[in-house]
Amino acid sequence: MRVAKRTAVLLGTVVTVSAMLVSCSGQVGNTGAGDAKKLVLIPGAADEPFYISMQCGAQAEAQRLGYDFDTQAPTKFDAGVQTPVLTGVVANKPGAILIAPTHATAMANPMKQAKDAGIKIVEVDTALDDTSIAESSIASDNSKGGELAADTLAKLVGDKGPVLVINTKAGTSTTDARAKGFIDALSDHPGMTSLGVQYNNNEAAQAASIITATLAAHPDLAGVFATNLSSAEGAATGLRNANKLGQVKLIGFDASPKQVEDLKAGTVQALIAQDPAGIGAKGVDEAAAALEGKQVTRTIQTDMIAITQADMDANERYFYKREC
Ligand code: T6T
Repeated sequence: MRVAKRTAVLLGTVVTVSAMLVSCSGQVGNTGAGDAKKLVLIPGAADEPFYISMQCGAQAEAQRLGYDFDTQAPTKFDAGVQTPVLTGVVANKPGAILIAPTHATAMANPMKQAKDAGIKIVEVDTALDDTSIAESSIASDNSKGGELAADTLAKLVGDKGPVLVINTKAGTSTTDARAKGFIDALSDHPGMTSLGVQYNNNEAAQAASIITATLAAHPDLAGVFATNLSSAEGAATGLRNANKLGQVKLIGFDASPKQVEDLKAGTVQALIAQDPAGIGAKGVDEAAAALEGKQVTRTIQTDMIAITQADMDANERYFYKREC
């Protein structure tokens, strides 16, 4: 059985090392042309609690280790918007860039150019399909998170009925893995039928419209898995507008302040919170290790936890922040 009987499940403790990249030359300092004491974080989007929490963790760790730290965020989760931000950061030649690539393939060229300029690249949260560019990648076990969502939803809907996945943007490594993990896990729940995956383009309003349209076509909709913050916030709004609160069970990834309010109000039945601050802090550790010629861990997995209304007070520390 993949899921514990309790609804709150802490998934593994930290770190799965799938490969080690060792650069123990004994030399300290940047091998590239950049400022070895400067780190820049490029998150997926500005003003978003997941990335703000990541920034808080990264900046505290950079300060602890004595690195200069800056954040340059695209206004939108979009490779076309993130690329010029990255290009601008590369022109200033920091020692390392921590980046959440907004597309698994479209960001490969600009990130390769950054690497070719001698800058160490660390992926935080999302990742490229091409694993040759980053020194290290730090993220939740997103596929397992999708499985956890399926098993948690199965309990809520009594293991039967039509269920829908609302994903954000195709090509987002993390949420694609969550959707796939969820759909694959449905094979263990034959009474639940999949209505497939629909995309909200990281816009909450689109997720709300998807709910409205799905309810019109499938009034017996039993449950929804929303793969990230925008899809979960929008799905909750859609269910509220349709007066289906509590009747259609909703599980959302992430734990923004609005998602936490939705959980409290009973609009959402469970949240799967990640550890964005931990992802940011570990990203800084790996960037520093790469710059200092120390051993770098190629893949690191961070914790997730499923939180329900019953245990939300005990799990406040997992809620995302609007400011550090
Ligand atoms: O779910 C997070 C992140 O893990 C994902 O890669 C993109 O969406 C979020 O930032 C939430 O909006």
